[in-house]
Amino acid sequence: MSGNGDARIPSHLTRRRLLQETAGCGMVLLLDKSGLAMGTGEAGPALLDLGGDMWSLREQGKQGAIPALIPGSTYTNLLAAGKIPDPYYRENNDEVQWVADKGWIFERSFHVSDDLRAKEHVELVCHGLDTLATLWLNGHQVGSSNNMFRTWTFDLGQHLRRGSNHLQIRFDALTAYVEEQRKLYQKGFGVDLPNQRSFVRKAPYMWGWDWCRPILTQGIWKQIEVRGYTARIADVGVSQSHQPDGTVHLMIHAQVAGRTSGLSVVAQVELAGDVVGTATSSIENHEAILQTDVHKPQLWWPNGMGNQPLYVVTVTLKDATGQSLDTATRRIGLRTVEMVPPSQDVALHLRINGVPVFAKGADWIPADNMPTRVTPEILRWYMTKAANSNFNFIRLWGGGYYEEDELFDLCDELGLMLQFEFKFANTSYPVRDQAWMSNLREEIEQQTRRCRNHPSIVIWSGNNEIKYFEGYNELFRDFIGGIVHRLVPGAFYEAGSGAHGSGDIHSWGVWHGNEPVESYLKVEGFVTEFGMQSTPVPRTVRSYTDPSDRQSIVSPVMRYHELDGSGHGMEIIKSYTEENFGVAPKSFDEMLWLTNLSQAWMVRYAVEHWRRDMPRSMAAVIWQYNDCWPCSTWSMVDYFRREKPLLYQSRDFFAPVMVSGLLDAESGQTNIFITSDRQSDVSGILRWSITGIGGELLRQGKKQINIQARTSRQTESLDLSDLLKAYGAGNLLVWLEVSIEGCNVARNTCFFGRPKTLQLNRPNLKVTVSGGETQYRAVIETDVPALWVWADVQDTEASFSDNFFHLRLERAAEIEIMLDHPMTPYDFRRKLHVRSVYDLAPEMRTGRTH
Ligand code: BMA
Repeated sequence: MSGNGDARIPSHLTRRRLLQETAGCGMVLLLDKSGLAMGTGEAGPALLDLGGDMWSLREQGKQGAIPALIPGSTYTNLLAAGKIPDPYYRENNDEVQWVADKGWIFERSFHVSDDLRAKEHVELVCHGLDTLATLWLNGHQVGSSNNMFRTWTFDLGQHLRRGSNHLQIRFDALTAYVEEQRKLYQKGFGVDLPNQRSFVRKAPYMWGWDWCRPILTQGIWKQIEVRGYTARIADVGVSQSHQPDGTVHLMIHAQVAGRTSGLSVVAQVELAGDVVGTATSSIENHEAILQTDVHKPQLWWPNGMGNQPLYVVTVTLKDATGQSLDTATRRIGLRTVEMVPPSQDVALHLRINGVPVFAKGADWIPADNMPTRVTPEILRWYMTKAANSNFNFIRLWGGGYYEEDELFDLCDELGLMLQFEFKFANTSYPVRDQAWMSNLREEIEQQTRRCRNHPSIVIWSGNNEIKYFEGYNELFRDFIGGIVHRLVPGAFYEAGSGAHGSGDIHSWGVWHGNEPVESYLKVEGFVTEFGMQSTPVPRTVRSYTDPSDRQSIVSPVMRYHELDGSGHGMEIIKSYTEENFGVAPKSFDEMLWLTNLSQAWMVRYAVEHWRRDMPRSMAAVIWQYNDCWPCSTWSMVDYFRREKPLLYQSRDFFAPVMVSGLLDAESGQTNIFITSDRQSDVSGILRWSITGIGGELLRQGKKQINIQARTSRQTESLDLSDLLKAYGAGNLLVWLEVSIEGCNVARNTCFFGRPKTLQLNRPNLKVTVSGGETQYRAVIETDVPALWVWADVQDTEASFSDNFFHLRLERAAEIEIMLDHPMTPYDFRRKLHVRSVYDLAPEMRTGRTH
């Protein structure tokens, strides 16, 4: 083969490799992104991947081109060429807005093999064009696009030639197009839709949101290829119905494109290489329906409730001689999903395989303002971290873009249930415009077909927080709902989240309503949004500020990187932090850390309430999991994947067994609760001890308890009124632990009132270090109770097996520390800082030493 790159070796191997390794099947499958076989037989599809660095980029009407890498966008390539400053640094975002006001041209040349050119169908397949584009091959227009979320396929037949071909893709700026559409709609239907986002199918957050500034990318943001075939498998959908006897009946719908006469389809279902079902079918109207049963099915369970066995369904297109022309593979998990409406004392809730489950997790937003920079490794990091932090639920928020296949594969493997939200958020849409609606039909169909086989998707949701507008029900209930019900029979679909007619709750009294943390106790139900802001950790703040910006957390640049709609989010962060932890420290860095502790304490307060409240509350989904640029927001982990205290604490408050306390500072009444999401009853021991702030043991007790599966119970009630009178609220700590078969499974430290009430002694933290190179262990001991103890390695990327925990006397904490580069023990000891809240919060210090 001549020309750039061998047509048989496409560059997108990650998902294939993932499917092979995780599916455990020995044979090597030749797959592409949408599961099509490549060149398995002369008649089979052939692909030429046009991705890579053979592209150039220039402004429309200008000559000077720069090299371009695809998938990529105007911003990623102008940045790489040093044509624009880093939009994430200081206030540079303003400096780069001009890019979005221009039209741009991506172009390259390529050769196609005679084999490919000889195919009956030769197409250009663009898996993602962002957004308004026209496509030219050898000077002929072959198509145009106006939807970032669709796969666009253009026939190349008549314009493709032997030798070198020239492909040019011209992207137009949005503004003029949007204005024209708005005027046309107003004229045609008398409805004015002032929001730019209403008319263009592009990720809403790209226009900026209350946690990011606008970056209106243009570009080829997903894979692009030339595809040739005579017949190919275009789509595979697998629906499952669980029989009373436990058998699972599978219905496999295979769509075949191209010439189908004389062809047939064979399906095989495997689990870890063992074939558990097969079927064969002829093809009617380009569709083959194959049926098979799985006896003794191994069910898929959410994280913490069981395993995630994944069955591999391989569909093969065969010609009359039995030669296979094409193969497609899908992984499925066998499970049933129900969304049970609220009743007397039970909130709206999910049931998986007939078992109620409390949804614990967070809302996912795009991981970068420039989506092509998000790699499968980055997605794997986030999803693995979520599972290891005891999440079982992630909501894919409606204002981003439809995520990559890799994310869904990861959630299938990790047992992370997903709320799949179509990309509509906080505005109304031109439902009367038939062209807009038919464009949308393609988008919704394609995305639903692409994602429907993933067991992790348990809720399909139409939009984020859209209020009723004329046409709302047509669009979200009937149109989108109709497509979901047709393509995913039996799936749970709701018109929106926190929106008109939806059953879930977005609880924003705290933060947007400036309500105190205690107001969470009044909220019950299926909570899919709530949260508190903090700054990122100091190392991240240093990445977007210079020293002059770090005089105060309300400096102009610190404000520039915080975008709450109130316009004074930094002040709100400060006031909540001072409300909880007392007067702000003078040091800039210490205040950054303190805002993080305040965020963690408040969100923990809320989650503990909703888990204690089970089944009157059946979900606690934190707004937001991640960030898309370095900034102060509600996130649990920042843009550089540096974990905030909130993410470390989530491991405790989302743990299968949680112990928590409700302490009344008036009466001294202390009620202890144990909440279990475990699937079976288990016997355990609750240990509680009351110490003075100096660590002196004042009272303790332990109790054998039967921890019932999936329940939350008050298991102990203590009257500490006498200790309260004798020592005062600020000098008492309640330490709680639950152990099962001798292993601690839950811990908590409670106190009366807000953290700022506490009158802490200065802890002398003794740190013993061992290890070397990139792996170290730190053993931390204290002489008085030390709260929110954390380790940090100066100017170094490091991960910690635990952090931001409460340390009591005679209880050393051991943490494993992984560095991103080798360090001598001497340097490590010098750079390791171990501190506690005592070092941050002046009002909590008594200055007493033990
Ligand atoms: C909700 C979300 C987001 C927003 C968040 C914080 O509205 O749906 O739109 O970022 O609150 O304000």
